[in-house]
Amino acid sequence: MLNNDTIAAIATASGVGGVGVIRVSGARVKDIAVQVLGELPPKRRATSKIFLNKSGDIVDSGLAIFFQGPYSYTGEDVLELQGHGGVAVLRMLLRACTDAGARVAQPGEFTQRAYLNNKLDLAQAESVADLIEASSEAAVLSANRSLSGEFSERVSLIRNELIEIRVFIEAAIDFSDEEIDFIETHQMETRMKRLSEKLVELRGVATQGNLLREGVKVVLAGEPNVGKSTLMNLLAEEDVSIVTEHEGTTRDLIQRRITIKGVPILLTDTAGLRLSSDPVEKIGIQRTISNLKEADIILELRTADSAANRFDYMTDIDENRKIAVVNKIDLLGDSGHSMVSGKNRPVYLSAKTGDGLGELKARLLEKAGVKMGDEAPFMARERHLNALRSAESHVDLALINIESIDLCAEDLRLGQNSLSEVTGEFVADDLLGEIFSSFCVGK
Ligand SMILES: Nc1nc2c(ncn2[C@@H]2O[C@H](COP(=O)(O)OP(=O)(O)O)[C@@H](O)[C@H]2O)c(=O)[nH]1
Ligand SMILES: [Mg+2]
Repeated sequence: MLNNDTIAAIATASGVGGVGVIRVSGARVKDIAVQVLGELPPKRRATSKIFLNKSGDIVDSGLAIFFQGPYSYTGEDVLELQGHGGVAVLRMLLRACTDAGARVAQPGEFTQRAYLNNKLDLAQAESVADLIEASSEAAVLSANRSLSGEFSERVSLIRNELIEIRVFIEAAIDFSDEEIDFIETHQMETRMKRLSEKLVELRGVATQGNLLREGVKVVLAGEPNVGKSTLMNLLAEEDVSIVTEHEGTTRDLIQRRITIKGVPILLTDTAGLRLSSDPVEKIGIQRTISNLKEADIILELRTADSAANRFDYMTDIDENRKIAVVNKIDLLGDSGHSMVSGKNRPVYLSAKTGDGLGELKARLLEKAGVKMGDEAPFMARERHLNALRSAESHVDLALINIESIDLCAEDLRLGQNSLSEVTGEFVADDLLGEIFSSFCVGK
């Protein structure tokens, strides 16, 4: 087991900073403290110390804090050294710790130990990484809701309910020669239905959190001069793309991260799509086309005065990913832009005046699946959504099979396993490896 050795890592971001932190965890922490600090500092108290290397040179001075296991992040003895945030000094300090008996930690290994020592469940451990990587305030808030255990708690409540139903059904199998009470079967059916509804509801909230985690890739596409770059600048609230009246101005992909109502969006401005003989522009157009394939949502721009796109470049792209945008309505005066209605109606806009921008943002969020419900979302990963979906389908099958009690019991057992995957009571080792290896080192 990994847990026998003592790990150390630079916990602060690499580069220059006011403070740099080294974290050490494991059975040899006390010895390492004696070697690097001269003595073990008192528990949980920031103590000013000089940090020494193997040869007795002063590497740095700063604060040392000792957390005795199990009252630490990892559940093991932990030492934190807060020194100066320089690249060389931190590297030397890390070396002093490894010379004293630690080895360099793998990515996410501190959090993995916290999970293995039951300090956090798996969903909470994942939200540590999600909090660090959160790219909007809404994402931070939802990652914290998951980290505090609210999401896990909801999953556990549903799982406990499922276990109660299982106990009844399994008991019915064991006493199969006795007549099963019709009323109780009916009650179980009602409870399973309610369970299924709760799972759908929880998945809805988790899906919103997943959007905050993943963000939405939005690409601006259309013929040259329809106003893509102008719209990019309007949405980004700064001049990121060059705007001219000349066709073929934008050649490379230009990207900006923006947020709309807290939802992170990666916005890409592209070269206008047309048949071009200019070699540089041609490459730009190729990049545009491959970028369109990866987009979650494509804003397909045309202008109010051009009837339709002349260049047929998006035929193989799913209509559900497109929003038609008609730009430059300021040139039209009052006429002409409220003729089309319905769900797939174009958004009428002036990227110059900002008219119609609110409508465009609302349509973007709607297309991305953002539903501003009463409940703030939990940060959730695709893995969690799949597990919830799988639990849902097992419970639904159990309902269908309620008359064939063995099948019903098996469906419920599988449903319980799916729920246990979320919080990590039931999870394969290679999945754990995959999850923690995507963390940063020192976390
Ligand atoms: N009147 C008007 N002109 C616009 C509007 N949006 C863009 N333009 C102009 O159209 C030209 C091309 O704009 P640009 O953003 O570079 O188009 P792109 O080639 O699609 O990126 C520029 O001269 C812009 O000032 C709009 O909403 N109304
Ligand atoms: Mg442009």
